[in-house]
Amino acid sequence: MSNLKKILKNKNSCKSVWFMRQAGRYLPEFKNIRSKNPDFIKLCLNSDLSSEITLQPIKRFNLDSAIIFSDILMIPYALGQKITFLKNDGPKLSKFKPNLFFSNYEKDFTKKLSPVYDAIRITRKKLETEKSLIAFVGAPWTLFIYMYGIRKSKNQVELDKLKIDDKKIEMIFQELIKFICLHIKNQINAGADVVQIFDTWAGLIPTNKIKDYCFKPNAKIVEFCRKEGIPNICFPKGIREKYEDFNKLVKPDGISIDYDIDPIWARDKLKNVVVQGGLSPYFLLKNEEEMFEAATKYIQIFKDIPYVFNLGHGLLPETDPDKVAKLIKFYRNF
Ligand code: 1CP
Repeated sequence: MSNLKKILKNKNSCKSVWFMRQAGRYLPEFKNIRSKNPDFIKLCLNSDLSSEITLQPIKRFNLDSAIIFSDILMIPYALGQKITFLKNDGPKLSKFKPNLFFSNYEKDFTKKLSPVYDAIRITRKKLETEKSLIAFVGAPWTLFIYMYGIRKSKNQVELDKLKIDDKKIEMIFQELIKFICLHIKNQINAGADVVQIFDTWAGLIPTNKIKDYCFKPNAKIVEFCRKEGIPNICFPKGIREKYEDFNKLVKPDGISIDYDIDPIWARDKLKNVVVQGGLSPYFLLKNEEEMFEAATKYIQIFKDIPYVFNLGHGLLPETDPDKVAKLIKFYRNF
């Protein structure tokens, strides 16, 4: 059994480290492949290259877990939306068409994403058994934001622009949950052994909707994972003190905290769960002393409870890979 799976299943406190967005944008070996593959979705559907990119940070840093190189937007893609990645402007999706969205079949979805599952099969064969291969999905709200194109800026959504009622949103979420769970199951069947559920934009949900848009949909996915025996980690980024209610209601195996969360508060309030992450990725842009000092804080605070060393969000594109290596070494020698 992989190290990360053991921690999540047995809630034991052995050491484990991986970083969100560890494969990709900041690594020269990724940039080299990316420069020859201008279509990002096509790159995600190239099983050999996806597997190679997944293993790049493992080769370089000997991390405990690999996360499959793919994207949360592969689900809207497989459900019929066209996706383009504009330079410096993030992803753009073609207009959401309810008729098209509600007429998808599970068989076609699995077939369309089969290169992702093949990439997992290839990677699992090459990865040492004690290393975890992490599958991932976006949570319904975060996918919905991209599918409807309602994010105005980094910190704002135009909910009023939606002009659909709660009943319709619930139907869309239900349909999404069906395919999210299928995508999880397919990735696990192909050889992944843990799943992380990214709710990157949970912090943009109005407080009166947090239960319907965040807690309940995540709970349904975690419930599915529990029934299937799939170790899971949730990342409801940006919900601040609502992390406590999230943990109580959703009951994931692991919970990834963002950099707004006070680690002492997290240690005291988040019970019966493995805590992961927290350290701001911006510390990797500072000098070593500051980076080590910040890392020490997290390692010390969580030293007596099961904790997975990771960041409070993904590695930034401008990160120096040597800093990443130094941080991992620092953690291992601690
Ligand atoms: O232009 C490029 O080179 C593409 C950049 C890129 C990469 C390397 C994108 C576009 N996606 C990815 C890979 C990716 N995405 C991975 C695998 C790599 C790894 O983590 O090791 C993962 C786990 C994701 C997940 C993802 N995609 C999330 C959730 C995690 C998070 O960081 O919050 C989100 C929100 C996305 C959407 C997305 N895809 C790509 C971009 C630039 C974005 C975010 C755009 C935005 O800010 O809205």
